[in-house]
Amino acid sequence: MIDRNLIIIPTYQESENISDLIEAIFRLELPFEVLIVDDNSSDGTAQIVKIKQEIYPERLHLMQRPKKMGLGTAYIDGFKYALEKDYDYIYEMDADFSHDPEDLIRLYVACKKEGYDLAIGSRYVKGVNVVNWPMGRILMSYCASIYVRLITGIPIFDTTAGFKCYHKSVLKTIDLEALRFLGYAFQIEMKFNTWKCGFKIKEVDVVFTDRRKGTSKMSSGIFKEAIFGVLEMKIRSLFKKYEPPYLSIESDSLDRLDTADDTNWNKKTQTYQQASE
Ligand SMILES: Nc1nc2c(ncn2[C@@H]2O[C@H](COP(=O)(O)OP(=O)(O)O)[C@@H](O)[C@H]2O)c(=O)[nH]1
Ligand SMILES: [Mg+2]
Repeated sequence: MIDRNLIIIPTYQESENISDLIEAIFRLELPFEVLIVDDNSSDGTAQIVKIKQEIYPERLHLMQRPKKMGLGTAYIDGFKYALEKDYDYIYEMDADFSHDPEDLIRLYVACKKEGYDLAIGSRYVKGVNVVNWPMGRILMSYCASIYVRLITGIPIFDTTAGFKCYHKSVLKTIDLEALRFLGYAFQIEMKFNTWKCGFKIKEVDVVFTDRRKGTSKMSSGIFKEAIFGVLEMKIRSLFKKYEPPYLSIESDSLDRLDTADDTNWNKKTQTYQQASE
């Protein structure tokens, strides 16, 4: 059986990017499905998605929320949708082409073939792989990553990265209702919980390119939330018990390491594996 892969893409005012991104994902050789979580963008993002749905009724899904409610809650709603429909691998991705669609395959390979539970598209594995961000923003992001590692002890270089692939067992284990943050802090909190629960994590080296179209929605408030949120999260974690991955989920993990009839994908993904080595 071929795995079911769902890419969750939160959107707010992404009409200039969304159509091209959907096409780029559907051109890949893995049969990815896409869920757009749109927060009532006034620029017609959801309308564009609806038109695309006529072409891809089986593969393209749309969740419309009444107003801008933040990246964190958009992903949580998306995760719940993915678990309800029992997708095997669930991805986080931005709508603005900062994350290269081709790298989705590399994230898949890390989880499916190498057996990791979470693969992170990481900018800081080998130096700094960021294109076109102003130096101030690179420094801020890089220093934030060092700060998070120092406070939490988490063995991840790019702690704020938002390009990821989770095996469903991770999302089943983490208490989604207990997540508290909205922006970068949400990304840190997800990685922290995944690590604390004992899941296997891999950072896949990717290049992050600043958006060419549309504008960034990240604000200094969201950045501050991350700085203070990390301290709060660390203190809370001292009083919290983390669930180890469920036994039933362990067997899911074993299944995925040698699924009988996906030889084709084996061949295709091997090429990517070699390319990334
Ligand atoms: N649904 C939803 N999407 C959002 C919200 N804020 C940002 N996004 C989306 O989250 C992704 C990352 O945001 P972006 O502005 O590119 O942040 P940056 O790359 O850190 O500058 C993009 O796809 C945005 O459209 C929000 O409040 N709701
Ligand atoms: Mg962006």
